Amino acid sequence: MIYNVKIETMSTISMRRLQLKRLKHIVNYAYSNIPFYKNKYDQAGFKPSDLRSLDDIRRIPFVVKSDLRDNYPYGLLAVPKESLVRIHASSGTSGKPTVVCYTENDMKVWIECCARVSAAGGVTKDDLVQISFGYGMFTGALGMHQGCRKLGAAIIPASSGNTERQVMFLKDLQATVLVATPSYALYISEMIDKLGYNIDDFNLKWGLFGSEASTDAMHNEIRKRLKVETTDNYGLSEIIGPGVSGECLSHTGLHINEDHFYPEVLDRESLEPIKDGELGELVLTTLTKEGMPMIRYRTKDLTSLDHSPCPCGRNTVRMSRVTGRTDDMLIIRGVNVFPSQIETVLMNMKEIGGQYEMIITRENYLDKLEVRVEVADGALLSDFQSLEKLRALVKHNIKVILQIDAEIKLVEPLSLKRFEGKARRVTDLRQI
Ligand code: DLL
Repeated sequence: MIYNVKIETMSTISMRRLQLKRLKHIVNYAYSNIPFYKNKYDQAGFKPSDLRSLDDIRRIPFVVKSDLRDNYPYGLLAVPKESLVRIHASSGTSGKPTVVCYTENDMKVWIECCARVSAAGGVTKDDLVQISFGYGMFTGALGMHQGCRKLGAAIIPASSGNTERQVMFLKDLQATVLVATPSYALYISEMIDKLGYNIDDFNLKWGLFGSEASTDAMHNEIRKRLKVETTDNYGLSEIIGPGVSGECLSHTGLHINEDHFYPEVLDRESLEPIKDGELGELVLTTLTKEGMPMIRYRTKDLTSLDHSPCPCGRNTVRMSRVTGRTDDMLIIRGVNVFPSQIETVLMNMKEIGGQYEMIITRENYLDKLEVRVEVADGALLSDFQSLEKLRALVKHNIKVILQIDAEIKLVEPLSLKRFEGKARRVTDLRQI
């Protein structure tokens, strides 16, 4: 179902007109209400009146994550604190969290965008949605909760953790939708097996997964194990949370809610625009955000755009699945390695389970990559010959894709760390 037919099927020309009108407004608004933007633009010699076409967006300086930290917590507000109705935060790996603020109108936009994404993933008023994201400062749980409520669906606010209980609710309450990170969905499916349940006793129809990178192979694995149709949805706190974009059931990419979030995909090095289909860094501009507008925010997420028509009838531009970030690219012995490449190799091997860890060390100035993977069948571990054969095959398959020799450690099923939120699979122990 298309939630907002007027907007989501709008002709490209009308959409561009709407975007330009909104872009001019938001740039003026930020310049007049937020000293950070005024100083930045004055220094760069950019005037809001320079904006005549959407292409002129290129003249505007970027905003980066450290700008939010440097202005923690309220330095980027365009409104008095009294106008805020919600505050969320995302925890980073270092320092202060990134705090994001919403006005009443921002909440309306957010709920609408999450409703669009949820509808695109199959949710209707008849569904019972189990939300297995952590409730709290994280935007994922409350964002998707409100979006699905807007559609009239019922919610099980299970939050994350206590996976046995998650499974019990999914089964006993007969939830029809699971909202989670893809890695947690996989863990839930393992728990279903471990507890000896039969997936046919569950009633799941749709899996709405997001908040971390996933591959087609991972979606296929979850589809098979949970017997659900899965979609990917993307967002980030700085922009709004979930609701920036979501995959529809035609699986042709993630439709961006471009009436609210103007996307650019730029070459990673030159930061110049690239063609549809080419992979680059996603830069987003909030076109309607009142509380904390973000203009040309560098997400560091890698994706490509697709303006071709989609069979679902939506006419909004699509982005490809985000399989990595510019900052999770590892350079191992000079080779660029994304964890998603390893994931694709492993997920396509039926003898291997869904979880893996990558450990990178440096010995005698040489990088070493160790990949720990679980065998699907524990019995294999007592069969030395088959184990060696499998190890050699994993090593070979990784070499074919990455051109590097990895050391493979095969471990028991369910022995690697599981994550209830975003998975962290890489440990880089190199001291550079
Ligand atoms: O993860 C918002 C969200 C919640 C999106 C629930 C979808 C569902 P943050 O915690 O600020 O916000 O993390 C944002 O997570 O820049 C990406 O690197 C990554 N990310 C989010 N969704 C996806 C996805 C939420 N579908 C950061 N695929 C982003 C790949 C994703 N990466």
